[in-house]
Amino acid sequence: MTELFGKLSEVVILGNIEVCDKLAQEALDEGSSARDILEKGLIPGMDIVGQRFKAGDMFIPEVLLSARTMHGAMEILEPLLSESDAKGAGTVIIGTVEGDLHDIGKNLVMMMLRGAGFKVMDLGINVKPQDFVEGVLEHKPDIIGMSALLTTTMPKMQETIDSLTEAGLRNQVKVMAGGAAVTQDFVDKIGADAFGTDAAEAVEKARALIGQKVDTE
Ligand code: B12
Repeated sequence: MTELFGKLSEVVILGNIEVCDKLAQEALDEGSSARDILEKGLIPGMDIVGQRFKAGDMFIPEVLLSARTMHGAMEILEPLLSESDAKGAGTVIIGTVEGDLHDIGKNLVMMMLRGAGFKVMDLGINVKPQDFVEGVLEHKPDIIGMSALLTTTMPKMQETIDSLTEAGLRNQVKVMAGGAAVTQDFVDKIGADAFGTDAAEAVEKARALIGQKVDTE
């Protein structure tokens, strides 16, 4: 099985959409959990893509292809992650902040939250502070999740919190933030309620925010 996870990482790196879908299905058929396929196959592959992009060994078109490959397999896994856990945990609206188009991490967080029983509304990418405010008015969520991958878009998280305050909504909703560039210090500084380093921690933090017992399994 470890071999299959290794192959999954490899095809994410190569951006081979068809083979990746096939391998993800094969891993499921052989009894792997959707969560293991994500955490031991797809995410490690994307981590390597990140390292190579940073080192200048991979370029944007290739990274995009890897991202699409990962998305394809995530679509196969999502229903399984969503049905595998509790229900009625709370409502979350989530989006990638204005100016930022990265959505792989946000989508993972979304899937894991759904898997944990949260009702999650996806506001998508490039979400303006005002759109978060309108999302709160429309969906009355317990939690807002903001994702940012760029240091240049992180200030939009502060702007979003300020917009919520101006709209008189800040104390009606908990705010959770994450993304590769975001840190606990930054989250404290902007006055958000929680930070999550990865999708699993996002679930733990979301549960804690709405006062549910954290499932340590
Ligand atoms: C894929 C990718 C892209 C793809 C995005 C495709 C897509 N649909 O998302 C494309 C090619 C479009 C892209 C474009 C750009 N990118 Co880019 N990209 C990446 C890359 C390689 C991987 C990101 C990723 O998906 N990681 C995998 C996921 C699973 O991890 P994650 O996003 O961190 O999410 C996890 C956690 O952070 C957390 N999390 C995420 N969101 C949230 C939210 C909440 C609420 C919580 C609790 C937790 C949480 O949980 C997630 C799951 O575990 C990173 C490098 C890297 N290592 O991060 C660069 C990177 C983010 N990109 C970078 C740059 C500079 C750019 C561009 C400006 C490049 C350019 N010159 O055009 C553009 C900007 C476009 C824009 N306006 O957004 C830089 C950012 C540098 C910085 N610190 O500002 C990075 C770090 C690469 C680098 N080292 O230079 N990119």
